[in-house]
Amino acid sequence: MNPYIVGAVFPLIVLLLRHSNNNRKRRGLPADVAGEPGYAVRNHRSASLMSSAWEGVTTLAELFERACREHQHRLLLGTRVLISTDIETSHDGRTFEKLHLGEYQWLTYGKVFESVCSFASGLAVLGHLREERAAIFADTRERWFIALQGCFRRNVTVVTIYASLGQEALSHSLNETEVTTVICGRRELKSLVDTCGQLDSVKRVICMDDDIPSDALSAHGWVVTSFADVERLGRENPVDPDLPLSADVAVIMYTSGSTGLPKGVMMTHGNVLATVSSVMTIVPNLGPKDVYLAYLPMAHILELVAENLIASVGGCIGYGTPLTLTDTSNKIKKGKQGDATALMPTVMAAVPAILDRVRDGVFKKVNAKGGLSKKLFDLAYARRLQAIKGSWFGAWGLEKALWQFLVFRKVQAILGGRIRFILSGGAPLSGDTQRFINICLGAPIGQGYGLTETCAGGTFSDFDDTSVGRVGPPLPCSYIKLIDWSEGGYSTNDSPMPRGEIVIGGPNVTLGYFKNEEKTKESYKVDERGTRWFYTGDIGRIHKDGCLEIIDRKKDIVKLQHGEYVSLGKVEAALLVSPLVDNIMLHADPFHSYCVALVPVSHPALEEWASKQGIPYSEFSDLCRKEETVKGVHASLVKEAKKARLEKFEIPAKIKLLSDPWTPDSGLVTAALKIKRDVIRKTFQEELSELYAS
Ligand SMILES: *[C@@H]1O[C@H](CO)[C@@H](O)[C@H](O)[C@H]1NC(C)=O
Ligand SMILES: *[C@@H]1O[C@H](CO)[C@@H](O)[C@H](O)[C@H]1NC(C)=O
Ligand SMILES: CC(=O)N[C@H]1CO[C@H](CO)[C@@H](O)[C@@H]1O
Repeated sequence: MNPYIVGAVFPLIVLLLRHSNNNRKRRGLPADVAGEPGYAVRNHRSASLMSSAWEGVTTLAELFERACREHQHRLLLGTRVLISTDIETSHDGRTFEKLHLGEYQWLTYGKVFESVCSFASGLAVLGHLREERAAIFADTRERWFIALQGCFRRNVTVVTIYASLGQEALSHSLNETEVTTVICGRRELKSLVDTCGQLDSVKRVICMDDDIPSDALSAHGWVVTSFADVERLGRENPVDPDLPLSADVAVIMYTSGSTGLPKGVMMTHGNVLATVSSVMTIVPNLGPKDVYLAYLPMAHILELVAENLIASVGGCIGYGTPLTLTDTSNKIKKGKQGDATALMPTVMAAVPAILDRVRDGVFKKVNAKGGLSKKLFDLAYARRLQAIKGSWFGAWGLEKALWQFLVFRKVQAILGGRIRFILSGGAPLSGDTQRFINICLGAPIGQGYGLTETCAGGTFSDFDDTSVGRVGPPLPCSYIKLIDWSEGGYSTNDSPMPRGEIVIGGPNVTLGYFKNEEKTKESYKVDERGTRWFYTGDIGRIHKDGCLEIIDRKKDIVKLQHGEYVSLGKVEAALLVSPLVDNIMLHADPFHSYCVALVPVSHPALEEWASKQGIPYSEFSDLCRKEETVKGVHASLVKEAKKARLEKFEIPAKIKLLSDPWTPDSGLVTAALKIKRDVIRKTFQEELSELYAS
């Protein structure tokens, strides 16, 4: 055949195939379920719900032991050695710690298994009874994983607590679960000592760092032992394991809810195993070649599932922290390697807020460079965008390779250059950021939707699905059902697709809230066939191909004085696009006819804006108070609102600019960087009433 014809026809065929593929591929299929009537779907891969991907494996303890036998000599856990710490002082007198970190040092599966068995025995030798609960309260690190697996081998339920939760939440969760052993780092031990007046049940503390602060040693009659000593005790006095069953509670996870005290979600071994199994069937070719960069809090279900997953397939896990991820991260000494460049991971997990930051960082760099290199980047980006959206040129592999070589290679080097898959969860990811990651990192994103209460089970997008804004079909372990919510105007009979409150069912759905029958009854139901369902309070719609899209949250829809409904989350997402803002909280109430907003501004962007406008100011906070600044930021928000076609009543009529960002440390956002409305409302009560008064 004439080569020219081949050249012209081949891409056309690919295009047609791809189109028919995308249009016809049913990723979720209608499911026959019991319980409250609604529209239900399941994963296309299997008609019955999956509970384990490994024959004969029913608990996380069995799964880990199996992997250690199979991959004995492969590397499992890696941690970087600390070479030096410098303290730098900035011109305004604040001090920063800068780290020089070395190469990763690795433990094999075999060695980790020995440590886990020793730790399990040591725990028993210390006197921890198996029906007592232990808490792990620390940042993500090697010993976190070892302690977790050690507890599993003794059928000890592990209570997890975010390291950034406040004192009140800490004492509440330790007290409620009557924890007797706390496993923590040196820094967390200090906050424990500060809270200790209220901790009646704690008898012993295991400190992951060897240099135990001396004031902790004598405090409050606790027995404080170093992690290394516990392992040594266990090595010298081995104790038989006491393995759990599938229905035994593996973890009680305290979630930093956006209201009130945290609630402990009880998850069984079977629950977590179902999610781990399901995610494994969806991420393509996960195996011993994979290297995972671990830096999200282990107390987040996404990270807990991810680490157990990687350790089940023979992959390796290298530990890092959010502040040392890249070469330019805050805590990395200039000129030294960040975690990603030292590890060169193939798989990472991320929450959307982190991916948004990566995107903004790259665009900022490109814009700062300007000139030809910006033109080249923009062109490359536009071409790849076109290609991914399925246009004709998408089939030209050569062009892709060219842009890859000229432009995207440098972006990919930021994360080590080998990323092939990113798991995203915790909140919906914006379409823009998803495209950015697809294009610049050349990697698919598996976007998951799930909650702690469903053990992160729910939905997960297929790696070959190039659409944006959706969270995929149900995981093989979950049913997704929409039920009518008439008050909010959502119905499963809506066209073009059914809409309603999302309810998740299956073996992944957890037992409920610890010692909180009332809240459990409110959100969990068991149907006549014995399937457990969790009522998420999220509003979604299901596309023709069986994929879910999250469109709203029940709690975040407020009725204004004249009866219009405002969806706070939807409006915030639209306004956040403004480059001048760092975050935003929209406030609406039934006593007023308009909304207002609190807006922590983007420090560098606003300074740049002010200098362009020629607005003089002494302090940054002073700039934020100026009327012309407020007007400027408001105008920018209105512009974004119009682009997103928001209604007039949805646009905040008045705003208050805040000069300080909202961070997890301040308690105003969760560790996953979701805003905590109630806390923010309380903290800024005065500002809010001023907005309505003026
Ligand atoms: C594991 O521990 C729980 C709680 O103490 C207990 O109810 C259960 O029977 C134990 N499982 C086994 C297999 O012993
Ligand atoms: C701890 O729990 C007990 C009951 O288990 C309760 O009576 C007590 O008030 C709690 N203390 C704190 C500080 O929460
Ligand atoms: C693995 C697991 O926990 N399976 C449970 C799923 O839910 C049903 C019904 O509630 C239980 O019977 C299973 O044991």
